[in-house]
Amino acid sequence: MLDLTIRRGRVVSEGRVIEGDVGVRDGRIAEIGRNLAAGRHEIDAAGRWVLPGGIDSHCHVEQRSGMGMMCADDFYSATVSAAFGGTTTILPFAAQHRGMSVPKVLEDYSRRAAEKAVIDYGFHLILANPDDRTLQEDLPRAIRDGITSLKVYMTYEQMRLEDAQLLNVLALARRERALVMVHAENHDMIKWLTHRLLERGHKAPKFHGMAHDTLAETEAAFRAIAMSRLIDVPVLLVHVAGCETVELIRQAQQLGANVLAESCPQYLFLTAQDMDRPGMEGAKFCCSPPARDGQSQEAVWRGLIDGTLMTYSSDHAPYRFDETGKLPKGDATTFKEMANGMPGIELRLPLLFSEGFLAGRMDIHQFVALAATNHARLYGLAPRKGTIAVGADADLALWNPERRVTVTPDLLHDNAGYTPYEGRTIQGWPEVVISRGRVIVENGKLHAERGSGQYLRRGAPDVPLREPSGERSRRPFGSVLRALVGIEEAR
Ligand code: DUC
Ligand code: ZN
Ligand code: ZN
Repeated sequence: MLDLTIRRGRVVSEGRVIEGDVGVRDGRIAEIGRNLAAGRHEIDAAGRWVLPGGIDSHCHVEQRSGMGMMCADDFYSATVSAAFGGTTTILPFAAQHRGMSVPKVLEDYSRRAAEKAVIDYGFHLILANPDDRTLQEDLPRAIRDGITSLKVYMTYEQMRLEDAQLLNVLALARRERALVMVHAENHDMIKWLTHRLLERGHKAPKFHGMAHDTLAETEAAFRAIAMSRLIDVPVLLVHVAGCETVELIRQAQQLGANVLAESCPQYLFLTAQDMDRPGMEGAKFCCSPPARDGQSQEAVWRGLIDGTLMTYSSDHAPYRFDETGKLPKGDATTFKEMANGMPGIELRLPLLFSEGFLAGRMDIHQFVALAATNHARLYGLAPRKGTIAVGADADLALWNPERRVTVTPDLLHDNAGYTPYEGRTIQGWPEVVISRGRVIVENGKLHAERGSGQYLRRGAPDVPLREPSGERSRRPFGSVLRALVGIEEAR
């Protein structure tokens, strides 16, 4: 007997749409077809899309920022919020700050998440201290233990790596088969602009957008791509915001560069104008890099649709609109002092389902790839996660395309206390959410125990190899360079 049979849905399974049923046994998908046997529990999915549960591969949970501010969500509130938005797996960060040892950082995050998470999770490791011990011992061990991705920063005084350090990390990733995620913004440009803006008394939130000029992103992205090509290792540029950066990535891919990229809801649905709301309201919309203009929004849409950008994550970085986050000095807070980031873990998928799929910008398969499948593949979770296929975990979301929801802060389950998407109407909603066969959200209610999420030990990233387009040939990666990277003896 099946544990759960979901009937008469529009099931999206590995590039096909099947009008039929999904049978679940022991937390996994056991059958996909028509007129499946009875389940102990049955759900009628008529009129609903049955999609893989979302994977959010970029979110900050119970994490201190570089400036030392704790974000507003812990592993309970963040995972509950994710679940209500149709997401069944998250990959937040375990953040090493300078002076911290990687094993301690991992132990600490693992303990906190195990106590609280209601959906499955893994970690990327933020690396701020790539000293010899970290590079030679701690990271190889962490990677072998399933932390197969690292994030590095090119800006933020307390987090950033110098280019030489970044090269060391890329070489390590090449040797150990890890994926390096890069926050690409030119530190000195931001510092220079920030200093001069503040000197002239330009403190308001909107100046955050000017300090983080779009060229700072494009320049650092170019540098990160060049370094990844030198070491012949893939790199993933996170939270891509600007049109010139999207174009740069597309061109690098045509050269055969293994550059991957991600974008997020704030770059599709918000602009720099939002930081210019009255009083301090604009602080709610400050994140790094900041949202740009309509042209960049269109470029990000195009990049997600044509595959230049392969993942769509929330970059959920929730801070309250008070002295604990956005306004440490109340109304006197300058743009430099406020916490960077905004909530988005719950609305990530509803926004894309509404404005991407139902509005006709992308088909349902593109939606599923951006919501789940590509994350699973790139971050070593496939074939267990991110797809509806026999043998995969039964992580599912049943979407009602008719349901219209107007966003208010109290609809949501995170702790930020506000949403940048307040007042928007969203068409389509994930009404039932299932994690490893457990119905965790139904009829607007949570049915998951604190701590019932499982840690995911991840495999090696599965990065599609790109060939240069047209007449171009692949950049050589000869034996001397291989030896310098440490993957082969020099001849
Ligand atoms: N980078 C992130 O990835 N998230 C929030 C803020 C930041 O700078
Ligand atoms: Zn970042
Ligand atoms: Zn982030």
